[in-house]
Amino acid sequence: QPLLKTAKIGQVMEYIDSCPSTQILAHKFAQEGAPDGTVVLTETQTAGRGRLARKWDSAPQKGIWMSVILRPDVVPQKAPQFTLVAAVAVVRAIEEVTGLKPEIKWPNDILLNGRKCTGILTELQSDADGIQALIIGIGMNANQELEDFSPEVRDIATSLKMMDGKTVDRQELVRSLLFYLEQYTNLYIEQGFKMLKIMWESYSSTIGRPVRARMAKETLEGIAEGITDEGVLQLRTNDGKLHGIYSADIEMKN
Ligand code: BT5
Repeated sequence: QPLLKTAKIGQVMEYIDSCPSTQILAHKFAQEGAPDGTVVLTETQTAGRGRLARKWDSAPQKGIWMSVILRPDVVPQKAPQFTLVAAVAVVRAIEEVTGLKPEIKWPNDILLNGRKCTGILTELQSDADGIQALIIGIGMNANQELEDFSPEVRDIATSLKMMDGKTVDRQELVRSLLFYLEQYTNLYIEQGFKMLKIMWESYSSTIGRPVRARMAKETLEGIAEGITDEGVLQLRTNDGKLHGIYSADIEMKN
């Protein structure tokens, strides 16, 4: 089977056995002029990172650790939605390859049975002319057993294999993921967020539920009512006020 089902994403592929972080490499390649759709893929990361410089656990040969360089002709305000668009692509790929039914927790977590199986990190290179490159990092736990995770994440993480006992073919997963990433990022760039928002909401574990949103300066509790066309989470607190949340860690309350 050919590796790729795409016209753009992954046509240039940098495959590295081991690296500190595919994000760091992708930033460097983007600065050096790597084309739209370049993919950086590795077997293990020694300094994988999440948001706010958190650590990302990247067991050797067990997951998909990759960063995609995109050069969309869009205004910087349209960048955060790429995380949500990528989340839909991740869910579709996992469904297609494994039959499992993941959920999305706003903004960047993909969950199986309430545990995180994938995280997404979208970073921006921009200047006065606008977006130079978007670096979309995706870390997907595929074939880990519980003991492959570092102790700090064992209580919150899961892998595809831990869900159904089956070793997943990582090549097939990459092929499917790149296919849906191309489909949905194109759809977003050409037609905006409307269609994808409907898909995103259908996969969301957050919408319609009571949540706690931890932000840098405050924590709010309420019902997550939806997301806007800008990808902003709408949180209704008990006093009836509607808050627009741009960035936070969400906990489900039950
Ligand atoms: C994320 O951050 O979820 C974004 C993760 C992006 C990782 C990819 S891998 C390829 C590319 N190269 C990189 O260096 N990064 C990207 P955040 O929402 O901040 O979540 C981070 C938190 O998730 C950590 O503080 C842990 O609690 C938890 N965590 C760490 N490793 C995990 C793993 N493998 N599976 C599940 N949870 C994990």
